[in-house]
Amino acid sequence: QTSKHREPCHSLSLSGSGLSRGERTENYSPIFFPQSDLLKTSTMKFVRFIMKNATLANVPKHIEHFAKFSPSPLSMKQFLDFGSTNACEATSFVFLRQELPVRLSNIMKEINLLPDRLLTTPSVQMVQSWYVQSLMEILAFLDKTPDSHSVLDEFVDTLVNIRNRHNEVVPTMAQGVIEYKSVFGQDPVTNQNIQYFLDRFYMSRISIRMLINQHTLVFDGATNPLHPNTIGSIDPHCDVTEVVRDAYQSAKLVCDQYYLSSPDLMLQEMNVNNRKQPISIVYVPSHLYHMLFELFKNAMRATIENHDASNRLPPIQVMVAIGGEDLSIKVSDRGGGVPFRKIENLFSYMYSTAPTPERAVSCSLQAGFGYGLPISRLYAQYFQGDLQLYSMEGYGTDAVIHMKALSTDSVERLPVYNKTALRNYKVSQEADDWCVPSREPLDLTIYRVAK
Ligand code: W6P
Repeated sequence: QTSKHREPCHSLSLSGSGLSRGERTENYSPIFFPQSDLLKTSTMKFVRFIMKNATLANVPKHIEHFAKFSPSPLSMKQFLDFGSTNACEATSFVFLRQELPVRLSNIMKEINLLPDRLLTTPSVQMVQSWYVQSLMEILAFLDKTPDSHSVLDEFVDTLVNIRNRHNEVVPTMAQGVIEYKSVFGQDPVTNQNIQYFLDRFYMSRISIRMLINQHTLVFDGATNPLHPNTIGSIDPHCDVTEVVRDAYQSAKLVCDQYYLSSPDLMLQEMNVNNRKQPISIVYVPSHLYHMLFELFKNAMRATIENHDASNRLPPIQVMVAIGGEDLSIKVSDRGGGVPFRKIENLFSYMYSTAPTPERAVSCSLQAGFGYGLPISRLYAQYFQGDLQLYSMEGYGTDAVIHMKALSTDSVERLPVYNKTALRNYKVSQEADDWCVPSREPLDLTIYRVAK
């Protein structure tokens, strides 16, 4: 792939990703035999097997314990400090072996609050088992010393392993939603509940992967040859228009492939603070790229489907503006727009999961492939920004990404499990407090006064 800003494909290093679930345990008691090396090994295996099951049995207790802590949101500055020259791997290790269990346990409490008919689907069960396994693997470091190089190296390997284990969480949860829909159908209440959970669940996942990426990238000892000035996945001088152009080019490639044409890009920027200076912020370029790629794909598809191939396509116009507080990117298309009533559905996990995988393969530009828009919005919200759509049916759509211009304002936005969250899962099917408009006109004759 040509793009500079895509996240590196972490799934390549699949070696050693297996859980040793079927570990062999010889059944002879070690006490009655001379301790040959072979026997020592099997004894150790046996002890580890017992220990692992003991840990497994204690997982609910650990979750209870760590879920009592609130996650600690990090600022861009703190992320950069962890990656600076005097950064200490041991400090990062000690922070993460506490913080990762806290973030994992907080969201695991919420997984457990899902309605049984969703929680018991094979997909959700699978995802839950990944979380249990990963939590246990991190807990194993609680009694290890930060002073040992081998412990620190082992920790990095464990994190890489965990990251790979969770690669397929999003499509697997989508499968769970499909399984649920095929049995129980879809309704506004379920849609709202799934939306609430998945927004928090995926935000938690984004944040955990951010922590893992920073630690593994900063402490693997090598500088990234493609991006020598990045600190982990953060670019302290992220050139926004460069990412815009990159994401446009990638979307154009996909678009040309399927439609044999694509709208042009018209890019403008406005730097109120300094008109000469290119607009840059402290940001994660791969997150920005992900959002823009998604917006461009949608804008291109709408443009092409609303114009004859014979006529010239109206360009996609992008405005990048920075002020004292915000950096905003507006992507405007003239693709005919979307009725206001349907805008919310574009962000819905339930309404945008199509049960036909063939369509996704044959038409990668098709909206409805899945979770592009809601997850892009989460990326924007993750550092206190947002992603909004303003559409005028009959004309076109403006998609706007708002970000914090100042790194001091860019702080992680994290879900926390507490009473308020708990209340949101205890949904009662109460009546709405707004009237339902009746389809039949009111029959006024019943009010007629007898004269
Ligand atoms: C549309 C629908 C949409 C979603 C996201 C971004 C741009 C657009 N344009 O027509």
